[in-house]
Amino acid sequence: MRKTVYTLYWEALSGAIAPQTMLEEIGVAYHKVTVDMERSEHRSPAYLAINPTGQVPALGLPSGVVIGESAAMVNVLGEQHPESALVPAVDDPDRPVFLRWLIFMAASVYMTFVRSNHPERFTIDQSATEPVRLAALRDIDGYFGLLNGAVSGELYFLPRGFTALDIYLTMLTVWHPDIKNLFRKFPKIGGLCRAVEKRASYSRVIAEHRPEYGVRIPSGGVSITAVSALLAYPPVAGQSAL
Ligand SMILES: N[C@@H](CCC(=O)N[C@@H](CS)C(=O)NCC(=O)O)C(=O)O
Repeated sequence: MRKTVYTLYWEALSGAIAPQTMLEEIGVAYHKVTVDMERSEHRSPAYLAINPTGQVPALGLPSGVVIGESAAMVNVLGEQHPESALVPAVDDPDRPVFLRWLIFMAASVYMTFVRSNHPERFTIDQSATEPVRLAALRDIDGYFGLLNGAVSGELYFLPRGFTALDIYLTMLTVWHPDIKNLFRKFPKIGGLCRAVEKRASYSRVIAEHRPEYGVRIPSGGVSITAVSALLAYPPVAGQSAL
């Protein structure tokens, strides 16, 4: 078994999809800790000590430092494993464009999915959350339009080939409420996602996030601990993965 060096704080269908796919692409071993948001584990003092934002994912690095923010995780993993060629190096001419779109995906698109799932957080009028949700869905499609325009059209996001941008963008599409229509409207994104879905790394990860796909993750290198087994806190019903 590969030596475990990273710890991924994880929940199915969360933003852990991108850093987990990076870990699988790189081929480094990692330990998974499940954070059950349905049971409010992300609000427990123990998890807040790990990630003070109370958000999933978080990534424990070999140095012992734990970071939040999926885009930071993706970037750090690529930088720590340059042989993977998933993140352009500091002196690479593609780096500015890479960072620009990675940060856009995380800061604008991901956070607008959060707005669509938690519209009550984005208004003080709790009787009118539906317009907030619908506006978020409208904005998401606008953002995907911008991304579709930016995709190189040569299969992957950047003309150089497969990078972490393709992984992150594919994760975002998983959360879209009408993925078929999304791919119809934005065919360059559809083509890119189909290429990513063919990769062994992503198929392993998505099968774990969506067990209904019926594919099992091989056990090599991955170990799973349930945070609930380690911590005690009151469950709160109705939390969604985003
Ligand atoms: N900016 C953060 C966002 C993470 C985030 O919002 N994660 C969701 C799950 S996909 C979460 O923890 N939601 C729980 C909450 O906001 O209470 C990132 O990119 O990692």
